Amino acid sequence: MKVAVVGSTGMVGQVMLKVLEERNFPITELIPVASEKSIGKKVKYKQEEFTIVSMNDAIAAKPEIAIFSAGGGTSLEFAPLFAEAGTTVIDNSSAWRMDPTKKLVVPEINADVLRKEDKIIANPNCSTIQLVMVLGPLNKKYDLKRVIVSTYQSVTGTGKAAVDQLNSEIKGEDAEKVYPYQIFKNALPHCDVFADDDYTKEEIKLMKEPKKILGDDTFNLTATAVRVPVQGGHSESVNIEFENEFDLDEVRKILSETPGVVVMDNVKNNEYPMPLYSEGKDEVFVGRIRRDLSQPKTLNLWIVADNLRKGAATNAVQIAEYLVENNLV
Ligand code: 2RA
Repeated sequence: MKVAVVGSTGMVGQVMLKVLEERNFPITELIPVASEKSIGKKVKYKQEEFTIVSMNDAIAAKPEIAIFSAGGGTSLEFAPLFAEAGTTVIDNSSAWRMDPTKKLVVPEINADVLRKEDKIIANPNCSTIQLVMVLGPLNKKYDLKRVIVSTYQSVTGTGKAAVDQLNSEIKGEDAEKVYPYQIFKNALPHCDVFADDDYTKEEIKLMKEPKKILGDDTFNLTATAVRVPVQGGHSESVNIEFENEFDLDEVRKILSETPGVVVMDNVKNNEYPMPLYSEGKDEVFVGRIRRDLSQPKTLNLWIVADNLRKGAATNAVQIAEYLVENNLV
Protein backbone atom coordinates (compact mmCIF):
# COMPACT_ATOMS: atom_id res chain seq x y z
CA MET A 1 0.00 0.00 0.00
CA LYS A 2 1.24 3.48 -0.91
CA VAL A 3 1.13 5.78 2.13
CA ALA A 4 1.94 9.49 2.18
CA VAL A 5 2.97 11.14 5.44
CA VAL A 6 2.39 14.87 5.10
CA GLY A 7 4.37 16.87 7.65
CA SER A 8 6.89 14.04 7.91
CA THR A 9 9.65 16.21 9.42
CA GLY A 10 7.55 17.64 12.27
CA MET A 11 7.37 16.22 15.82
CA VAL A 12 4.11 14.35 15.18
CA GLY A 13 5.17 13.36 11.65
CA GLN A 14 8.32 11.75 12.99
CA VAL A 15 6.30 9.84 15.60
CA MET A 16 3.89 8.76 12.85
CA LEU A 17 6.78 7.19 10.92
CA LYS A 18 7.96 5.48 14.13
CA VAL A 19 4.50 4.11 14.91
CA LEU A 20 3.92 2.93 11.31
CA GLU A 21 7.20 1.03 11.56
CA GLU A 22 6.55 -0.38 15.06
CA ARG A 23 3.10 -1.63 14.03
CA ASN A 24 4.42 -2.94 10.72
CA PHE A 25 1.71 -1.14 8.78
CA PRO A 26 1.48 -2.71 5.27
CA ILE A 27 3.39 -0.04 3.35
CA THR A 28 4.81 -0.95 -0.06
CA GLU A 29 5.80 2.64 -0.84
CA LEU A 30 6.32 5.49 1.65
CA ILE A 31 5.81 9.00 0.27
CA PRO A 32 7.16 11.59 2.74
CA VAL A 33 5.91 15.14 2.19
CA ALA A 34 7.08 18.31 3.92
CA SER A 35 7.41 22.04 3.23
CA GLU A 36 9.10 23.33 0.07
CA LYS A 37 12.38 23.91 1.92
CA SER A 38 12.59 20.21 2.87
CA ILE A 39 11.97 18.77 -0.61
CA GLY A 40 14.88 16.51 -1.58
CA LYS A 41 15.90 15.87 2.02
CA LYS A 42 15.59 12.35 3.42
CA VAL A 43 13.54 10.72 6.15
CA LYS A 44 14.35 7.33 7.65
CA TYR A 45 11.82 4.49 7.66
CA LYS A 46 12.65 0.82 8.37
CA GLN A 47 16.39 1.46 8.06
CA GLU A 48 15.91 2.97 4.60
CA GLU A 49 16.05 6.60 3.47
CA PHE A 50 13.14 8.11 1.55
CA THR A 51 13.28 11.40 -0.32
CA ILE A 52 10.82 14.09 0.65
CA VAL A 53 8.63 15.08 -2.28
CA SER A 54 6.31 18.00 -3.06
CA MET A 55 2.63 17.90 -2.28
CA ASN A 56 1.75 17.80 -5.99
CA ASP A 57 4.09 14.87 -6.65
CA ALA A 58 2.56 13.02 -3.69
CA ILE A 59 -0.98 13.64 -5.00
CA ALA A 60 0.07 12.44 -8.46
CA ALA A 61 1.45 9.23 -6.94
CA LYS A 62 -2.14 8.41 -5.85
CA PRO A 63 -1.37 6.87 -2.44
CA GLU A 64 -4.21 4.83 -0.92
CA ILE A 65 -3.77 6.72 2.39
CA ALA A 66 -2.29 10.12 3.28
CA ILE A 67 -1.76 10.86 6.97
CA PHE A 68 -1.49 14.60 7.59
CA SER A 69 0.08 16.49 10.45
CA ALA A 70 0.90 19.76 8.73
CA GLY A 71 -1.45 22.35 10.18
CA GLY A 72 -4.99 23.36 9.37
CA GLY A 73 -4.23 25.63 6.44
CA THR A 74 -2.23 23.01 4.55
CA SER A 75 -4.91 20.43 5.24
CA LEU A 76 -7.75 22.67 4.07
CA GLU A 77 -5.86 23.33 0.81
CA PHE A 78 -4.48 19.89 -0.02
CA ALA A 79 -6.61 17.21 1.68
CA PRO A 80 -9.43 17.75 -0.87
CA LEU A 81 -6.93 17.42 -3.75
CA PHE A 82 -5.73 14.07 -2.38
CA ALA A 83 -9.33 12.98 -1.86
CA GLU A 84 -10.28 13.94 -5.44
CA ALA A 85 -7.38 11.76 -6.64
CA GLY A 86 -8.85 8.82 -4.70
CA THR A 87 -6.66 8.97 -1.58
CA THR A 88 -8.16 8.59 1.90
CA VAL A 89 -6.83 11.35 4.14
CA ILE A 90 -6.44 11.04 7.92
CA ASP A 91 -5.84 14.57 9.19
CA ASN A 92 -4.40 15.47 12.58
CA SER A 93 -5.19 19.19 12.35
CA SER A 94 -8.36 20.83 13.67
CA ALA A 95 -9.42 21.81 10.12
CA TRP A 96 -12.10 19.16 9.57
CA ARG A 97 -12.93 17.96 13.09
CA MET A 98 -16.21 19.83 13.54
CA ASP A 99 -17.20 19.70 9.85
CA PRO A 100 -20.55 17.88 9.91
CA THR A 101 -19.66 15.98 6.72
CA LYS A 102 -16.44 14.56 8.19
CA LYS A 103 -15.95 11.75 10.72
CA LEU A 104 -14.00 12.44 13.94
CA VAL A 105 -12.66 9.10 15.17
CA VAL A 106 -11.06 7.38 18.14
CA PRO A 107 -11.07 3.76 16.93
CA GLU A 108 -11.77 2.17 20.33
CA ILE A 109 -14.82 4.41 20.74
CA ASN A 110 -16.46 5.05 17.35
CA ALA A 111 -14.59 3.38 14.46
CA ASP A 112 -17.94 1.90 13.37
CA VAL A 113 -18.96 5.29 11.93
CA LEU A 114 -16.34 4.93 9.17
CA ARG A 115 -17.46 4.20 5.61
CA LYS A 116 -15.65 3.63 2.31
CA GLU A 117 -16.86 7.00 1.04
CA ASP A 118 -15.12 8.83 3.90
CA LYS A 119 -12.16 10.33 2.04
CA ILE A 120 -11.17 12.91 4.69
CA ILE A 121 -11.20 11.62 8.29
CA ALA A 122 -10.34 13.85 11.25
CA ASN A 123 -8.02 12.78 14.04
CA PRO A 124 -9.24 14.42 17.31
CA ASN A 125 -7.23 16.80 19.44
CA CYS A 126 -4.76 15.02 21.76
CA SER A 127 -6.42 16.13 24.99
CA THR A 128 -9.79 15.02 23.57
CA ILE A 129 -8.57 11.52 22.67
CA GLN A 130 -7.39 10.56 26.15
CA LEU A 131 -10.57 12.06 27.68
CA VAL A 132 -13.04 10.17 25.48
CA MET A 133 -11.19 6.88 25.97
CA VAL A 134 -12.49 7.14 29.55
CA LEU A 135 -15.78 8.97 29.04
CA GLY A 136 -16.91 6.57 26.30
CA PRO A 137 -17.29 3.35 28.30
CA LEU A 138 -18.55 5.19 31.42
CA ASN A 139 -21.16 7.09 29.39
CA LYS A 140 -22.51 3.80 28.05
CA LYS A 141 -22.93 2.41 31.56
CA TYR A 142 -23.88 5.42 33.69
CA ASP A 143 -24.97 8.20 31.27
CA LEU A 144 -22.92 11.40 31.53
CA LYS A 145 -24.64 14.49 32.98
CA ARG A 146 -21.74 16.95 33.46
CA VAL A 147 -17.96 16.80 32.98
CA ILE A 148 -15.40 19.27 34.34
CA VAL A 149 -11.88 18.79 32.98
CA SER A 150 -8.68 20.60 33.88
CA THR A 151 -5.64 19.74 31.79
CA TYR A 152 -1.91 19.90 32.52
CA GLN A 153 -0.42 19.79 29.04
CA SER A 154 3.06 18.89 27.87
CA VAL A 155 5.08 21.43 25.91
CA THR A 156 5.42 18.80 23.16
CA GLY A 157 1.82 19.71 22.30
CA THR A 158 3.07 23.07 21.09
CA GLY A 159 6.01 21.67 19.13
CA LYS A 160 9.80 21.50 19.03
CA ALA A 161 10.33 25.22 19.61
CA ALA A 162 8.41 25.00 22.89
CA VAL A 163 10.49 22.02 24.01
CA ASP A 164 13.59 24.05 23.14
CA GLN A 165 12.28 27.03 25.16
CA LEU A 166 11.73 24.85 28.24
CA ASN A 167 15.10 23.13 27.98
CA SER A 168 16.90 26.47 27.49
CA GLU A 169 15.11 27.97 30.49
CA ILE A 170 16.04 24.94 32.61
CA LYS A 171 19.68 25.57 31.69
CA GLY A 172 19.31 29.28 32.39
CA GLU A 173 20.02 30.13 28.78
CA ASP A 174 18.26 32.75 26.70
CA ALA A 175 15.49 31.09 24.74
CA GLU A 176 13.31 32.00 21.80
CA LYS A 177 9.97 32.66 23.46
CA VAL A 178 7.17 30.51 22.03
CA TYR A 179 4.98 31.19 25.04
CA PRO A 180 4.09 34.67 26.30
CA TYR A 181 5.91 33.90 29.54
CA GLN A 182 8.63 31.65 30.94
CA ILE A 183 7.29 28.08 31.13
CA PHE A 184 9.98 26.66 33.46
CA LYS A 185 8.77 26.79 37.12
CA ASN A 186 5.49 28.11 35.78
CA ALA A 187 1.99 27.07 34.64
CA LEU A 188 0.22 28.94 31.82
CA PRO A 189 -3.62 28.83 31.68
CA HIS A 190 -3.25 29.48 27.98
CA CYS A 191 -3.11 26.61 25.42
CA ASP A 192 -3.44 27.75 21.80
CA VAL A 193 -5.09 31.20 21.41
CA PHE A 194 -7.96 32.90 23.23
CA ALA A 195 -11.20 32.80 21.28
CA ASP A 196 -14.79 33.36 22.28
CA ASP A 197 -16.02 34.10 25.81
CA ASP A 198 -12.42 34.18 27.08
CA TYR A 199 -11.94 30.47 26.37
CA THR A 200 -8.88 29.22 24.49
CA LYS A 201 -9.23 27.21 21.28
CA GLU A 202 -7.85 24.21 23.19
CA GLU A 203 -10.68 24.48 25.73
CA ILE A 204 -13.26 24.88 22.96
CA LYS A 205 -11.92 21.72 21.27
CA LEU A 206 -12.22 19.87 24.58
CA MET A 207 -15.80 21.09 25.06
CA LYS A 208 -16.98 20.23 21.54
CA GLU A 209 -15.09 17.23 20.16
CA PRO A 210 -16.09 14.64 22.81
CA LYS A 211 -19.79 15.15 22.06
CA LYS A 212 -19.23 14.48 18.35
CA ILE A 213 -17.11 11.38 19.02
CA LEU A 214 -19.54 9.96 21.59
CA GLY A 215 -22.51 10.91 19.38
CA ASP A 216 -24.13 12.41 22.47
CA ASP A 217 -24.78 16.08 23.20
CA THR A 218 -27.03 15.47 26.20
CA PHE A 219 -24.27 16.21 28.74
CA ASN A 220 -22.47 19.40 29.75
CA LEU A 221 -18.71 19.76 29.55
CA THR A 222 -16.48 22.63 30.65
CA ALA A 223 -12.68 22.82 30.45
CA THR A 224 -9.60 24.70 31.59
CA ALA A 225 -6.43 23.92 29.64
CA VAL A 226 -3.08 24.63 31.28
CA ARG A 227 0.44 24.35 29.86
CA VAL A 228 2.99 22.97 32.32
CA PRO A 229 6.76 22.38 32.08
CA VAL A 230 6.41 18.67 31.23
CA GLN A 231 7.45 16.72 28.11
CA GLY A 232 6.08 13.18 28.48
CA GLY A 233 2.37 13.67 27.97
CA HIS A 234 -0.84 15.41 28.92
CA SER A 235 -2.51 14.95 32.31
CA GLU A 236 -6.17 15.65 33.05
CA SER A 237 -8.11 16.02 36.28
CA VAL A 238 -11.70 15.05 35.49
CA ASN A 239 -14.87 15.42 37.54
CA ILE A 240 -17.80 13.41 36.10
CA GLU A 241 -21.41 13.66 37.23
CA PHE A 242 -23.60 10.83 35.95
CA GLU A 243 -27.36 10.56 35.56
CA ASN A 244 -27.17 7.16 37.27
CA GLU A 245 -25.45 5.86 40.41
CA PHE A 246 -22.20 3.90 40.00
CA ASP A 247 -20.08 1.43 41.93
CA LEU A 248 -16.36 2.27 42.21
CA ASP A 249 -15.19 -1.31 41.75
CA GLU A 250 -17.41 -1.62 38.69
CA VAL A 251 -15.95 1.66 37.30
CA ARG A 252 -12.43 0.25 37.70
CA LYS A 253 -13.54 -3.04 36.07
CA ILE A 254 -15.13 -1.27 33.10
CA LEU A 255 -12.03 0.87 32.52
CA SER A 256 -9.65 -2.09 33.01
CA GLU A 257 -11.58 -3.98 30.34
CA THR A 258 -11.51 -1.05 27.87
CA PRO A 259 -8.96 -1.73 25.08
CA GLY A 260 -6.20 0.88 25.20
CA VAL A 261 -6.91 1.93 28.80
CA VAL A 262 -4.72 0.94 31.77
CA VAL A 263 -5.93 1.52 35.34
CA MET A 264 -3.07 2.52 37.68
CA ASP A 265 -4.88 3.11 40.96
CA ASN A 266 -3.33 2.07 44.26
CA VAL A 267 -2.54 5.19 46.26
CA LYS A 268 -1.40 3.14 49.29
CA ASN A 269 1.55 2.17 47.07
CA ASN A 270 1.80 5.64 45.49
CA GLU A 271 0.58 4.09 42.24
CA TYR A 272 -1.03 6.59 39.86
CA PRO A 273 -0.41 7.76 36.25
CA MET A 274 2.34 10.31 35.57
CA PRO A 275 3.58 11.82 32.27
CA LEU A 276 7.16 10.89 33.09
CA TYR A 277 6.11 7.25 32.73
CA SER A 278 3.50 7.55 29.97
CA GLU A 279 6.04 8.98 27.49
CA GLY A 280 6.54 6.67 24.51
CA LYS A 281 3.55 4.48 25.39
CA ASP A 282 0.25 4.14 23.50
CA GLU A 283 -2.07 3.44 26.40
CA VAL A 284 -4.29 5.91 28.24
CA PHE A 285 -3.54 5.63 31.96
CA VAL A 286 -6.25 6.28 34.59
CA GLY A 287 -5.94 6.57 38.35
CA ARG A 288 -7.02 8.51 41.48
CA ILE A 289 -10.48 7.02 40.85
CA ARG A 290 -12.62 8.17 43.76
CA ARG A 291 -16.07 9.49 44.63
CA ASP A 292 -16.66 13.25 44.70
CA LEU A 293 -17.77 13.45 48.34
CA SER A 294 -19.47 16.80 47.77
CA GLN A 295 -22.37 15.39 45.75
CA PRO A 296 -23.95 12.05 44.67
CA LYS A 297 -23.39 10.19 41.38
CA THR A 298 -20.11 12.04 40.84
CA LEU A 299 -16.60 10.69 40.24
CA ASN A 300 -13.09 12.20 40.24
CA LEU A 301 -10.26 10.65 38.28
CA TRP A 302 -6.89 11.42 36.70
CA ILE A 303 -5.97 10.59 33.08
CA VAL A 304 -2.49 10.63 31.52
CA ALA A 305 -1.34 9.81 27.98
CA ASP A 306 1.52 10.57 25.61
CA ASN A 307 0.00 13.35 23.48
CA LEU A 308 2.32 12.62 20.54
CA ARG A 309 1.39 8.92 20.46
CA LYS A 310 -2.19 7.98 21.41
CA GLY A 311 -2.94 11.71 21.35
CA ALA A 312 -1.91 12.01 17.72
CA ALA A 313 0.23 9.55 15.72
CA THR A 314 -0.94 6.21 17.13
CA ASN A 315 -4.62 7.16 16.95
CA ALA A 316 -4.17 8.19 13.30
CA VAL A 317 -2.37 4.94 12.46
CA GLN A 318 -5.07 2.94 14.27
CA ILE A 319 -7.66 4.63 12.05
CA ALA A 320 -5.58 3.58 9.01
CA GLU A 321 -5.38 0.01 10.37
CA TYR A 322 -9.16 -0.08 10.81
CA LEU A 323 -9.67 1.12 7.23
CA VAL A 324 -7.39 -1.63 5.89
CA GLU A 325 -8.82 -4.39 8.13
CA ASN A 326 -12.37 -3.51 7.08
CA ASN A 327 -11.64 -3.05 3.36
CA LEU A 328 -12.54 0.64 3.48
CA VAL A 329 -9.48 1.61 1.41
C1 2RA B 1 -1.56 21.28 22.40
N1 2RA B 1 -3.49 19.89 21.89
O1 2RA B 1 -1.27 20.48 23.29
C2 2RA B 1 -2.67 20.99 21.42
C3 2RA B 1 -2.13 20.74 20.04
N2 2RA B 1 -1.32 19.61 19.98
O2 2RA B 1 -0.96 22.36 22.23
